[in-house]
Amino acid sequence: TADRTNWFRQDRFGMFIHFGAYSNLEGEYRRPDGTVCRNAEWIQRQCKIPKDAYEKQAQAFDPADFDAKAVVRAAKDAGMKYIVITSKHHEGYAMWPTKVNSWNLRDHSSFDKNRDILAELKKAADEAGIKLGFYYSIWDWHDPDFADPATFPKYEKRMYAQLKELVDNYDPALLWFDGEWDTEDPHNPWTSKDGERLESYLRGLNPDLVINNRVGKRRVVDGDYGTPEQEIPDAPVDGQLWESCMTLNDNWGFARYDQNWKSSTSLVRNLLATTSRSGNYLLNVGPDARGRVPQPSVDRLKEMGTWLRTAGQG
Ligand code: JFZ
Repeated sequence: TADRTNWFRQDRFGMFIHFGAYSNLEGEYRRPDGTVCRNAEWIQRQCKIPKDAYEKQAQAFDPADFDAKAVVRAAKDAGMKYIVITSKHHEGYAMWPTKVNSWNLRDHSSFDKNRDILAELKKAADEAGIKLGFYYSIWDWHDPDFADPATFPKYEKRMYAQLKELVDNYDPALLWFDGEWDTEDPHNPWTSKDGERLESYLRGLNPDLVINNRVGKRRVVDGDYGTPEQEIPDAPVDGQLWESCMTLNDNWGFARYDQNWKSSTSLVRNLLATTSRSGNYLLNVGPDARGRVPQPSVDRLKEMGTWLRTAGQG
């Protein structure tokens, strides 16, 4: 129904957070031969990091400085009304204590076993009147059952179980799927039928969930929204919801070498170009290995908020 998406139409401006085991490498992988390979959330794949080496570095991941209240405050100060955080990116690492496997921030890290950053974010967001959503990658590089059509149903079961955990335990307002394409990986067995089945399962859990169209191969059905990436379409389809996601620099995940920050002027321009075409703007931050949002990101969000509060008054 349209009611389900009312808040989404009104809120317009959100914060994307890319945070995962890749964040621990901060964009740089030093190979055994001493050479350095650079990438952010795709570092495992792009730098061909062996599975055991990747798991080993994840064991050291300790985002002790992650401060949900500060993150929510930064979003709120910027004028953002919702937050979408990566609960699981392509690396397959769950950022909550899932019971489905041990490849997660509770069981495979050096992080405080009593903490749960998704629960912390949910609490801080609720207190601030900000909505919380989860990015979830269908594509999974870690689960051995993903890429083989014969074993894929076993993976799918685990994926359903993880999504049920997320919906039951954190009551997200929105789910942002990704990794459904088959161009990057010829073994990606996801079909639009799978997408429709998953979507009706999720609606059974919570009929109010707002879901992006990447769940079903980019087909916009039943009030779902489209997700152009790093671009603002000139002529979006009338009446169809859409949300443009964008980075503040050149990467989604934290990369210590990436200082190519967009100016707050061009960010405000993007926000206005998006909202003037009835789209939403989802602007990304990538916390570092300790869980801190980079200061240049915080500064830009602050400047956007100042502009939004004072525009037209000068
Ligand atoms: C995906 C991820 O692979 C990436 O790491 C990041 O999370 C981003 C938000 O989403 O990347 C995409 C997804 C879709 C397109 C391109 C990259 N696309 O539609 O062209």
